[in-house]
Amino acid sequence: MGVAVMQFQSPPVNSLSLDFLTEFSINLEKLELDRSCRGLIITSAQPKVFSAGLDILEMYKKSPEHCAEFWKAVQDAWLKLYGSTKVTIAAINGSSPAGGCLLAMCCDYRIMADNPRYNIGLNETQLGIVAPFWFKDTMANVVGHRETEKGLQLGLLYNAPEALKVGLVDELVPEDKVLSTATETMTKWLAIPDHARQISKSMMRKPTVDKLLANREADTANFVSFITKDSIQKSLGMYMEMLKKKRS
Ligand code: CO8
Repeated sequence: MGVAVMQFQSPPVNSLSLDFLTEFSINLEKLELDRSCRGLIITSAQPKVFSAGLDILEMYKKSPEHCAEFWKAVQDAWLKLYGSTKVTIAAINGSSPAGGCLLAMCCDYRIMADNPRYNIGLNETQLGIVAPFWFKDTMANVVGHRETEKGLQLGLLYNAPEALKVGLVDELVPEDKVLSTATETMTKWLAIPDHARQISKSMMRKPTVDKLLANREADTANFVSFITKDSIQKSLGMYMEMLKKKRS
């Protein structure tokens, strides 16, 4: 029925490295041009994690040039997924913090594994960094202004039941049913004539997409100057240490 399933496969935690994002964008572009493809399901091939978000190592102790290149790849992936004309469904079979949550929020529909140990949200402030305006806009378009204000300031990671309650995900199902439910849901969405659905999608999303397109350069410059600050680098370093200690 023309549905692509993309399984993230970048062990251990599907962090969004420059390579990952580049390949992701190329695949999205190919699907966009493929008229036989009408829908896309994104999911993870890794156990317990959908995506750990942006690869912190791409932003830690890297040159401003590298940071700029990385950031453009993040923008590109968002523009392609958020602006996709296909039906997009996130089959969230594990935790999905920060950039992982962003990818899920770009989709038309979100199905998450009903497991309170899995969480999802824009937790950037917990790392001492700030989610840019288009992350914020994407979240506000999903859960509304008030929940976004709270979620962003506190860097909230919602467990699966909480995420359902605030509307960050649309449905919780048992872990082994996430993909099959995504496929069933896709069938319902594909019953709608493409052109009417696509115009409706674009009507809802175009202002948000246009805002980044009009400010891409400034957004990149802003990211680079922020992320290369000593104090921010220190926060990232401490956060990485904390992730490592958590295991030992
Ligand atoms: N980047 C790089 N490495 C990571 C990341 C990451 N995002 N997440 C985890 N890792 C590494 C860990 O350090 C660990 O490495 P090692 O094996 O060398 O110790 C390995 O991956 C495995 O991680 P865990 O042991 O923590 O795996 P678990 O299965 O226990 O947990 C989680 C999985 C829940 C995903 C957990 O790893 C986690 O919480 N990760 C951090 C997630 C996070 O906070 N990401 C935020 C990234 S920032 C972002 O996406 C948006 C930035 C916007 C920038 C705006 C600036 C202006």
